[in-house]
Amino acid sequence: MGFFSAIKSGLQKTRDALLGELKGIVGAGKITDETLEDLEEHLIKADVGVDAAFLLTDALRENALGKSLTEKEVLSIMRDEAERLLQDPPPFELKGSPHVILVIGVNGAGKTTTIGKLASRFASEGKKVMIAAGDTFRAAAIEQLEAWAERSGAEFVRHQEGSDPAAVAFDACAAAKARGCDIVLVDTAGRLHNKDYLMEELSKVVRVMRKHDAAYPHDIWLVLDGTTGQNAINQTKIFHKSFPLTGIVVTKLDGTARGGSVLSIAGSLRIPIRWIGVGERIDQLVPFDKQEFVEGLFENALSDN
Ligand SMILES: Nc1nc2c(ncn2[C@@H]2O[C@H](COP(=O)(O)OP(=O)(O)OP(=O)(O)O)[C@@H](O)[C@H]2O)c(=O)[nH]1
Ligand SMILES: [Mg+2]
Repeated sequence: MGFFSAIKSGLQKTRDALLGELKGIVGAGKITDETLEDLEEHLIKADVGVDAAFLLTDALRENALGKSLTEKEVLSIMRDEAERLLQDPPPFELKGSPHVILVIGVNGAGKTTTIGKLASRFASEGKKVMIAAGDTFRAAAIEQLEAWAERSGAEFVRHQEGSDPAAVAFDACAAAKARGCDIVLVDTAGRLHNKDYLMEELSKVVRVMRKHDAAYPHDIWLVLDGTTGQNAINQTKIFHKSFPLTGIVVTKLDGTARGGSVLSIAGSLRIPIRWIGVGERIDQLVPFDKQEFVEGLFENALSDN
């Protein structure tokens, strides 16, 4: 599946939710203040976020109020505004040899799956990848990751269940250097007794990695479950307070009508969205591209009309 069709099919539910009621709202005669209020409410319910919903309807207020526009024309105004709201991430560059990426997020967000997908992608680009099993909480978690490492041909460092994640990360960095790896992907636990403990454990992982090199980790990517809508923003703020996040991965956009929350995440936080997950398969992680994303949200409806 090409990137674009992966995004398009992944965003199907969101597109339906965003556009399903639109016909009823804008289809009848001139666009009035009431039409725009209905639309705004609909967008907020579809988890686009209050700020993004305001911006989208404001764009219509400026360009469409009092006019009889087709649904297609309305969508095209919304699409342009949505595109203005989003930003493409800066190009991903290897900043070290190896380049170390710490992957964090709450339990079940999709960290381990994302690491598997990333390992496969980087390997297919000819990079030598090391995966570190930094979620030592459950034996099953280590095995899940090992299976992903095998599938992508990545190097793999693990310790016993219950061992110190910081030690795993440290050893993985040493092994990656010794084996000439280009990239280290460090998995982490999402579930610990409480949030403070989790932050403490992650801080220790970072601290210990820096004993190799003060530049480690070059990236800290936060994985967010796209089905959690607005809650994702609160999570990001909490993690960002403790860690300088350099990128966000939004997963499970295929399973949700709440993909519009990406607009809200992008609009309210200054952290680039790097990747989006649009399915469980290894090839269903795609680089975030604002134009493709916005077309995935609106394009079918535009071309079907
Ligand atoms: N549909 C869909 N499912 C996904 C996607 N990404 C991950 N998943 C599923 O989400 C579930 C949780 O994924 P994991 O990768 O285990 O999540 P995690 O963050 O590592 O979870 P913990 O290790 O428990 O903290 C799995 O069933 C994955 O297959 C995605 O983009 N789309
Ligand atoms: Mg995991």
